[in-house]
Amino acid sequence: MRVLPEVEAALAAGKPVVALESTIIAHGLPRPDNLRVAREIEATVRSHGAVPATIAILGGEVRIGLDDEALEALAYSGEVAKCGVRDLPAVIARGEDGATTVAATSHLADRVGIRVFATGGLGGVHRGAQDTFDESADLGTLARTGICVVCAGVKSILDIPATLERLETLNVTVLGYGTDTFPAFYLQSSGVPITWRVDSPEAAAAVVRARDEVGAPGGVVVANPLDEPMDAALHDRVLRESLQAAEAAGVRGRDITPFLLEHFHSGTEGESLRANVRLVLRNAALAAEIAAAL
Ligand code: PSU
Ligand code: MN
Repeated sequence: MRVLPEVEAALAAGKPVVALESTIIAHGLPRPDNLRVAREIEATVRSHGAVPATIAILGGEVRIGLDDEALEALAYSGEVAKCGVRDLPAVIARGEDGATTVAATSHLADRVGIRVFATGGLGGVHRGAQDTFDESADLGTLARTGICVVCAGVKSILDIPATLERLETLNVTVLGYGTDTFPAFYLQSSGVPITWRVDSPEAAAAVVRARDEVGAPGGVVVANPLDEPMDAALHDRVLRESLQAAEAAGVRGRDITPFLLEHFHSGTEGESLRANVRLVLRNAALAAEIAAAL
């Protein structure tokens, strides 16, 4: 593992650090916006008082914190494998490049002592999972990783009620940030109620500290709704089309999430992309504030 000196110094001094994932850069956002957005996310973490640590695998080496050259390689290479936790050993042994999912980012951040992580949306239970068993490894990883993940909930490409049921079973603490319902990424609310609400970074940090004190095994998800959601009619139409296109193309397994994301972005002519960027930046800002409060 190579930890960027700035990140190492911040961790040693107990200063706030925020982990950032790389799948969103390599597979979640289209080029060339992805590099610009990756830089903006890092700048937002900084302007809110924390040190950013984007996590990826480059040439078989785990990198905690990327310099600009590494960020560019990741954004433009096109040869970057999507890495969950189980893919890390193979990609590292082969000396290849890998973009880390929420699961792999959480796992690696936890290993170096980073407590807070900002992303767009979590993976979850896919529609039809009762037949396919397709549930993101993000959920199982959060069940045993004591990290605080700030996200905008999960996309409606997934089965949201089932995802929340699984998070309950897996002992993952879910907090609504200024909301009593779970957000649905592009939409402010999925309509599914959540039990616990916090209204400030300090309140979220207090939950994370209490989690440590009781020795709860899982992570803390802070679900931060988007303030300017997408047009609901456009959202519903493109959602229907994306799901149909995935079915027609016979997309399976780990390709499903990137396929649906790509289809969503092209189908809304950039509106979903704008919403996506906006919510990631909001999550980066909140994560930095929570890290500072911790
Ligand atoms: N959901 C999004 N944007 C993303 C992802 C999910 O709205 O970029 C990415 C994240 O990296 C997440 C991964 O961890 O997809 C989940 O993929 P899978 O469903 O194959 O576990
Ligand atoms: Mn899957």
